[in-house]
Amino acid sequence: MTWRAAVLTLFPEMLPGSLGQSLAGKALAAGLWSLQVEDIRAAGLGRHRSVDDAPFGGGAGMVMRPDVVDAAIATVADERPLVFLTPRGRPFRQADARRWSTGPGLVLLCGRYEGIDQRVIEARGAEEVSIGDYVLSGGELPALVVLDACVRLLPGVMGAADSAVEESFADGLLEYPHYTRPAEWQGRAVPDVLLSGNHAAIAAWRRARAEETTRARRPDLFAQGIASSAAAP
Ligand code: JD8
Repeated sequence: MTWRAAVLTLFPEMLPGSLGQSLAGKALAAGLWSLQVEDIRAAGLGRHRSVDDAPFGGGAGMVMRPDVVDAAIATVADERPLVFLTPRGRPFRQADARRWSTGPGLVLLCGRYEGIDQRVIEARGAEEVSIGDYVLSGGELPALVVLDACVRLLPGVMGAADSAVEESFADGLLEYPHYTRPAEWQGRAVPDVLLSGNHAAIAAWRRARAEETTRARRPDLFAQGIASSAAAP
């Protein structure tokens, strides 16, 4: 069964973008997943296919009309979750990618301008999700991010080695650092333990580096993971 993605956008040429390359692109070509891109402007009004209007209450910019967006959603809506990418959304997490990748697929709604009239988001029961705390110009790059995270989890898209990496994210730590040949480069040596052949020592070193880096860079993750799995009174 093919995992089915649909993307609703005013910039259909932004898709498949990077998802047409590498393993996701090969999986798309192989039919492991499918991508339907719908131009919201096709549902636009009048001779100019108008999709937006001024915000009630005043303020800068334009807002996408609920009637137009609803008609665009109607062209693809089915049992799949409808996800609206917006800086107002709850944070997108690996757990979402895991859950969505095991379902029938996704319908991703991308806004532009100042955003989309909230009534159609509510009426359609869309889930509002954000990929992070920075300001982008629209929902297309976030849609590519969400799709990349989901598609790489589909059976047959990545090798078996990668599913172990996904497991390791589940333990809530950042990754340990990676090294390859040459063993010395510009006067910099690879850590000795990695050349030792002592697999237990290597595993312990990697675990220690992962914990150290997580504590320093992501105290929020560290508190959720190690702190809560450590022995507590
Ligand atoms: C959708 C329009 C542009 C610019 C108001 C909302 C997600 N993590 C994220 N950052 N930015 C977005 C995002 C931005 C969007 C739209 C997603 C539609 N914009 C901004 C100025 C002020 N709008 C996002 N997910």
